Amino acid sequence: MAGRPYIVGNWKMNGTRAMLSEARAIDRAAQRHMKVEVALAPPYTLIHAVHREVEQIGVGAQDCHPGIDGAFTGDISATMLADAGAKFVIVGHSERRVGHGESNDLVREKAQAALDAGMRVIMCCGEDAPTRDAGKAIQFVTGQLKASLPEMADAGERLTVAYEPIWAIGTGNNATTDDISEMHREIRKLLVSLYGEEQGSAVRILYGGSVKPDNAKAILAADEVNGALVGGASLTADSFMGIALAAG
Ligand code: G2H
Repeated sequence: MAGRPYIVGNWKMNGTRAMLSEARAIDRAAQRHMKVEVALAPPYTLIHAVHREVEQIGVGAQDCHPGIDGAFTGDISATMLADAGAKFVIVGHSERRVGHGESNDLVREKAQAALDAGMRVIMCCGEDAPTRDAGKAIQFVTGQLKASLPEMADAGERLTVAYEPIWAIGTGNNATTDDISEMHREIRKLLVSLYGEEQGSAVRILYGGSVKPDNAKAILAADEVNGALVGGASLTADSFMGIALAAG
């Protein structure tokens, strides 16, 4: 079984130290709502500060470089992120795959680097609108995942998958709960085939793409949805915890 619902805030390129008060408020609320696991992925510049400010919630990063160290100006390694207090890394977000041309191979190397540094991985996947319109969403997403996921013996503990249809991200458009569940069931089948029944069943599968307090309850109640990856609505404690409260 996939365990407690998991609600993860992805602050993307938002947030200065003034946002630390929101992180503290999220942490206080999460302490009162232990039925749900809450985590935040602030920008690199805030990881250490958020890590120092919070007691309950997990803190993670939005990306990492696949290497350990070296002449890579502007990049950040998984080891550095773990040293700053990160416990997980989001890899393969469409804003990296599309916006930065990241291939499945690169995403897999990044995931492996995060695992090697002792962190957990949130692996994103999702199709664009033309792919869904052509009836190829499931084929595309399962293919993308197969090529992006690293081999691991403890996937149930260390891997989370986030299904984020690109056409739903930041647009206010949501997939229907039937479409979400259909995709999550296919992802579950794939996880079980890759990692075995016990480990594959324990991986949490999140939905992401314009999740808000007012649509969260229906999405989170859908079959095989084990939580949400939340962008815009994670920027204030009120809206983010509104989503977490809808989870359980
Ligand atoms: C999808 C999601 C979080 P938003 O990218 O990763 O963002 O909730 O703003 O659509």
